[in-house]
Amino acid sequence: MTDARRLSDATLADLPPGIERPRYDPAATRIGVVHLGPGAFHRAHQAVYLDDLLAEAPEWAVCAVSLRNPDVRDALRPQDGLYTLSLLGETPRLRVIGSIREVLCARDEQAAVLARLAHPDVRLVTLTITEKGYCLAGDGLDLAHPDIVHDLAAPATPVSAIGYIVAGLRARRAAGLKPYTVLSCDNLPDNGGRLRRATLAFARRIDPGLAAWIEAEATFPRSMVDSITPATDEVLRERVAAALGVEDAWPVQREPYAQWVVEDAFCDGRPPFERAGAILSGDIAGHDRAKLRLLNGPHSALAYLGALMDIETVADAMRHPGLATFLERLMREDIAPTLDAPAGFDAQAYVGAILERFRNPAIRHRLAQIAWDGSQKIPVRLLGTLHDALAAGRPIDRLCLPVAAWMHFVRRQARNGVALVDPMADVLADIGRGTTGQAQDDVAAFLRLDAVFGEMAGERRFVDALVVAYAALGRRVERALATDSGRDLR
Ligand code: CS2
Repeated sequence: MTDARRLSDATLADLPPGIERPRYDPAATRIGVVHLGPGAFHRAHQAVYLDDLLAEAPEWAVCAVSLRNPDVRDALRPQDGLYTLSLLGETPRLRVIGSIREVLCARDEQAAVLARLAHPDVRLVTLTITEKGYCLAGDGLDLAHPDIVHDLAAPATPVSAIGYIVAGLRARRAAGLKPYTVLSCDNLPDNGGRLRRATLAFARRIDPGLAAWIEAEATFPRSMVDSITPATDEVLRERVAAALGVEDAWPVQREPYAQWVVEDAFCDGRPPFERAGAILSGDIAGHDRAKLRLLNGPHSALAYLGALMDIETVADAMRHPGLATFLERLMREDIAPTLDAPAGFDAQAYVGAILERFRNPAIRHRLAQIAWDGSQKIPVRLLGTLHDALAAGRPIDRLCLPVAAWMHFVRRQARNGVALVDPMADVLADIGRGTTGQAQDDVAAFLRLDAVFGEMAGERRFVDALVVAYAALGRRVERALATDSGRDLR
């Protein structure tokens, strides 16, 4: 691939007319945002909102920072940060996004990342580092996490996201600058609150004065992000190269639908996000929880139940009558009633819209992608609902099935020698290999994972229902779905 045949500032003007492109001169923008974790989701979501704004607010271009993996930098730097977004609607659209103007890999370019975080033009740090990137244990910072141990011992040369955020804030304070706003865009309940608490816990250990300054001056808004973003595949790369006439090393794709609800709490100004369609709100009022429980929870349910049925994609799963019916009942009858819904929020209409999105035949969203990191996702996506259903004395049989399916999924992968993509992969593989198929014992082995189950492991009604669900799935998945938990199979 020679650079002349590559998407870049220089080849932008020569793209065929049907390809949408920035309505501003990318080179005339200024970097005002540092984004940690520029995976496909960021590039298909927040970077697109900013791309919509740069014509009128050119001071909010992005410096995209991967903490460890150089792949995004290596793909996008030769392209001046440009890449293509494919919108998977009835009429597919291709759009070149120009909001990322600098791409760094912190592992190799630490000084440049720290300098960027301390730059006076930078007023916002955003994150999509996935659940595990926060190094949390329960609700607080995991002080035993190796990256946190490292960063507390060497705060000037961090490796973790929290370490970088604090190092940047420390440099700004020393330079007499204001702090930046730190905006989590990950699927965690109260994402901003969790990040704030973790950041303060870290800062207090290295410099109490700094911690007090962060507490008083910096803000960590909560946000809810939503857009289904299947991983990039060869089909996409080839389609984009054919349409553009130049190579794009890393295009991304997503459904046309996108939503971003952001708590309007920015300590030093913000991009005019609302003009790009984001909802800015005084309090994001339960939107994050509704999305996490009603979209991500069911996604994970499909991933593990579908895996046991050898189904490949979300749309395929939705074509399976037993699974689709089960999922809809789970959402409408079990999850929706536990939500403390925001005012004016119609949970049943929201469910209908999500089911429609899951059925979108234009999207090949692999269940295997969603199945990643189950140990991180299960607690925030499913166990919160289970906890609330238990407290309200509501039925939990159906809700236990996806959790039991995850256990079977881990067992199957471990016994087949297939590596799990999960920060707890080693422990999970040990448990999976040790399982015998005897429901009581197998479930007990998983429940000992305190980081996943916490006090739920001591809830008798939950444990009993989980054992029933696990046993039923071990016999026949479809039968278990039809009877909610297979209770009648006992
Ligand atoms: C999915 C999410 O991969 C997953 O775990 O549940 O990425 C989901 O597609 C997005 O949160 C949708 O906004």
